[in-house]
Amino acid sequence: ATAQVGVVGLAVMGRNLARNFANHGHTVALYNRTQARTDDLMAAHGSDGNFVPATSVEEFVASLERPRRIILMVQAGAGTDASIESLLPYLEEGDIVVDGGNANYEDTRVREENLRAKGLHFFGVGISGGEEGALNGPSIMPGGSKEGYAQIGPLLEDISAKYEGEPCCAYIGPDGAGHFVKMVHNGIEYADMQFIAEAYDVLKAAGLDTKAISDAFREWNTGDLDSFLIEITSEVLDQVDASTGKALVDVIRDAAGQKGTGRWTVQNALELGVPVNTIAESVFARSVSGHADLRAAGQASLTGPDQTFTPDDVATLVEDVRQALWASKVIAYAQGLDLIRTGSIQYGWDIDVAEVAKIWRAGCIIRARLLERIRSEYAAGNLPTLLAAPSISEGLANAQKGWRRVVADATLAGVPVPGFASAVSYYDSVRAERLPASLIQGLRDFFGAHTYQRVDVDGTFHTEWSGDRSETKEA
Ligand code: NBP
Repeated sequence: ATAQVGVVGLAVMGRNLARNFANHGHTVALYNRTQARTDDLMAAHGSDGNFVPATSVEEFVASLERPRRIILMVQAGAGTDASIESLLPYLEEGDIVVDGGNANYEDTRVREENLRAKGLHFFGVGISGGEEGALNGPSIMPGGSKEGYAQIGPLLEDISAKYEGEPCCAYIGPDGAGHFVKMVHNGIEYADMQFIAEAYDVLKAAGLDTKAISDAFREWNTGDLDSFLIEITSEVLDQVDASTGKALVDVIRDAAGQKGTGRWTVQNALELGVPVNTIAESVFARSVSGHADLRAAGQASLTGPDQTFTPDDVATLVEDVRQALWASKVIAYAQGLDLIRTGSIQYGWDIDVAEVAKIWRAGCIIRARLLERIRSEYAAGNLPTLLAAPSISEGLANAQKGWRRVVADATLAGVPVPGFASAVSYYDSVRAERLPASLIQGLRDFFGAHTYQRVDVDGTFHTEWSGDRSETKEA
């Protein structure tokens, strides 16, 4: 046994993670169901570091030092279960199995329980950063036993991205906590991308060409909006299509795909009763974009306003859109972190939100300058919501004028801004002294005797709507 870590599944992610371990001086055992992938990796990179390729699961397991540390990078779901089953006959007490795929955290909870019963440590680990991150340093969100983390944590921290020297990998919590946090990360990622798309659309509707829009993003990336997604937006916008000579973005079909983590985030938020309105709008915006029949019917039968988007001053509009982007982004983070906080309480995970923000500062897709501010605000004290942090509420107060103008002007001109608009509504809802929910309670009591509470007297009340309309206090 010579290898310190083993990787099962050598498609893009597993291959690059294995290379990352090797680049950090670790001896890496390799196994893939289809032998050709192992051979390809050895042929292309076998001499870059110490690899121990295996042709069978048995050989793979035998090549690992104990306790064995095995990272699964296979297709989430059936691939993970099949890989675990194939390993089980050869594993021994104390061995550690890490699922680095995009598993649903509920599945991770079940797998962790099953493997724990067999004396094994199972880790559900969120890994973000795509192929490039897997090779050069991803953000890593591990969930599992603290005891197991002592064995696997240092290795993961070693290959993770670094933010000013600090690893973007930290123990998140037991069983499904890591995959839960990765799921919410992806939900926030959906929102981030929706805002970017809306910013582009508003500027385009106002008459800016693709070059000017790309320049705006490049400029924004030097300030508060500094982030990976804003940075690559300029690169995507600058890409010219070789066959037509047009901007590539103008020839890409406008139907956004999704793999499921955004949907899981929203489903989970609905179950836990956490309002993630803006993240949900971002998931639905992708659904609308891909709904060809609905859009064809809408295009054929619905008229827009007479008004077009004609800003008085382009520089002011660009600044307003920047404010809308920043403020909306803050709202999406607030919603996502609220979901993490609630999930943590629900499942008894004890997740430290400051640590989550800390490991998102580099390596992952949503890495952004804002995360350092979020980290320091949460580190300073337990917040009921990110929006309560002084530097955040002040930033939103300053941004709101431009933010509201963008939503209002876009709406008047018939440009859809579901993300920006939902974010403003969330902001106004949570700061409102009174919401019209009182009327909803009245209606519910009217048709279903669902009762209501009063602002002035304790207790539960019902009005005799179909009788003399007197009020009774429930016993
Ligand atoms: P894929 O998700 O495309 O999975 C391909 C790998 O799974 C191959 O090694 C394949 O083996 C193996 N596999 C399958 Br499919 N079914 C299997 C089974 N029943 N038993 C054993 N192995 C099986 O690879 P990927 O894109 O590298 O992603 C790996 C994981 O990382 C996924 O969970 C993904 O969601 C997650 N992830 C991906 C990214 C990304 O940017 N791509 C980012 C973050 C996380 P074979 O070669 O024999 O077919």
